Amino acid sequence: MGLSSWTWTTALLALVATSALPITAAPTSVRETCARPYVRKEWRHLTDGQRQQYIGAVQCMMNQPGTATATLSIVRNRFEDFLATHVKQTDFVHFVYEKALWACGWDRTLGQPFWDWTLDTGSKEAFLNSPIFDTVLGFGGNGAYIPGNLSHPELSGFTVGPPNDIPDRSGGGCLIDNPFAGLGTYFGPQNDTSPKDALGCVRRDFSYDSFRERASPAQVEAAMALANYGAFEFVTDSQSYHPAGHWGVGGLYGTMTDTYASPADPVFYLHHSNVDRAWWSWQARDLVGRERDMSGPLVSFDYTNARGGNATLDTPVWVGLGEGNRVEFRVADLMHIQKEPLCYEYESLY
Ligand SMILES: [Cu+2]
Repeated sequence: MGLSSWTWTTALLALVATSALPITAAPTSVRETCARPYVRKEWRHLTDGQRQQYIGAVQCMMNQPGTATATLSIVRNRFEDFLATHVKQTDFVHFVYEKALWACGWDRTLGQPFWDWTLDTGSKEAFLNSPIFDTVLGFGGNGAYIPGNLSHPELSGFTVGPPNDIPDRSGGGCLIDNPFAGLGTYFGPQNDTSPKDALGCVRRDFSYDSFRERASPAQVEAAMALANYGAFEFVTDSQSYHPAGHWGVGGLYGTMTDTYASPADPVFYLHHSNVDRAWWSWQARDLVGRERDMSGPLVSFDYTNARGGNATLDTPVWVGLGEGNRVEFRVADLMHIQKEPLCYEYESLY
């Protein structure tokens, strides 16, 4: 998450890849009409067949050659093209995750499914038994337990994402369950993209309390009540549900906690789809004003602007709308999900 979360909610999941680098070309004009928005649904509201189709599409991407490999040798497949985009944030890849899913058989009327965390904050059992982590119609569950804490980790070369200790962590090992058992990657930790002798693995370290404290219905409702985007972005990106999804699945050792390499876990995309849904839910409560309410640091969590400036409606965003093509927009063009060039909707909102 090298750029603040609005770029990621707009980026990997609103079908764009972004960069904070300056762009000199004029922004592309945006059509207002959106004839047929595709629908993003909660994972458990998909049919069994649709869930199988989505998992099959992700596996298909993992079996297709990556187009970023020529630039970054550790990229092994199409799925990792998007990981490369996230890690490197340069302009060599501009991919469209939903389009890549569609190219791998995913239903073209459906968008990236989301994970409504609030459905899984009722109890630890509910979390562990969430359809998200199902071993047939989900993404599999926790990794095996590895002891240690932030100051005394027993696993070297892990991701070091959380600023604080995660006392309720319960896993840390590689993915055990199907359909992604043993999923590997050369990416990480963090922004390490150097070639390695041994393949690493995607890890999970479930931390239910950390998840519930930040993503409960009360937390989400409190965020919905915030008055302006600056407050909303700060609270949700750095305090409440955005870290909840990352730390709840990633804990101390897990991939989802890794600031850069987290998209190596397929759950990342369902989490960030819901981050985007929550933003749209907030916008929709006062759309006239909030379609134009943008602020916050260009660099993730850089609230003192030590590393960069703030985003505005004029901040340029690079949008990949097809292999090898690059279209440039401004943030202002991407504020309304049911206007071109985005044109999608959620089956329900907060
Ligand atoms: Cu994130």
